[in-house]
Amino acid sequence: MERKKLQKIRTIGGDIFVFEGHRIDFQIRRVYFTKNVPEGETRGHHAHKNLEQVLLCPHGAIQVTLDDGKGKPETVTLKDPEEAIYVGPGTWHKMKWLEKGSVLLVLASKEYDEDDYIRDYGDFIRFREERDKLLESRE
Ligand code: T46
Repeated sequence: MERKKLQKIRTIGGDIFVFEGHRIDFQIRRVYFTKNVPEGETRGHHAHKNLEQVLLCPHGAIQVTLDDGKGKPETVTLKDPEEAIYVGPGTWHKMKWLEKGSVLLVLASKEYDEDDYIRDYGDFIRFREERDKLLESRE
């Protein structure tokens, strides 16, 4: 799992958290956030074919599970606003809201495109197998 750290600037009267574009290999083309999600709800359950994203939780606690299809999913709880994770293409991901009021903030490499989503786990496994074969043949 590729973790990223935000810069925390303490000021009188509040903290500022900073994530600058040079820290990632993609250009940020869309920013969105998800809130008003009930505690215990799990979202995601999909992968992207090409999209790259960085996930942050500026408020609350959200458990994120990343699955590369090889049988060893990794889980992290984002609860510190300084923490972020990179979610690359071909990664099945789920986000579970552990606390009411939690906010998921996402920095994404492309505009929204439903054709980029893989929403069926069987299709995801087939996508990974084909992608891995292609990458091996190029080595
Ligand atoms: C992701 C995780 C981390 C749009 O029309 N535009 C948008 O920019 C987004 C993000 C969503 N939508 C529509 C598409 C669906 O009809 O909003 C609806 C809900 O989307 P979805 O079920 O994909 O939401 P999540 O919370 O499961 O996933 C979201 C992002 O969609 C997804 O790309 O990686 O957060």
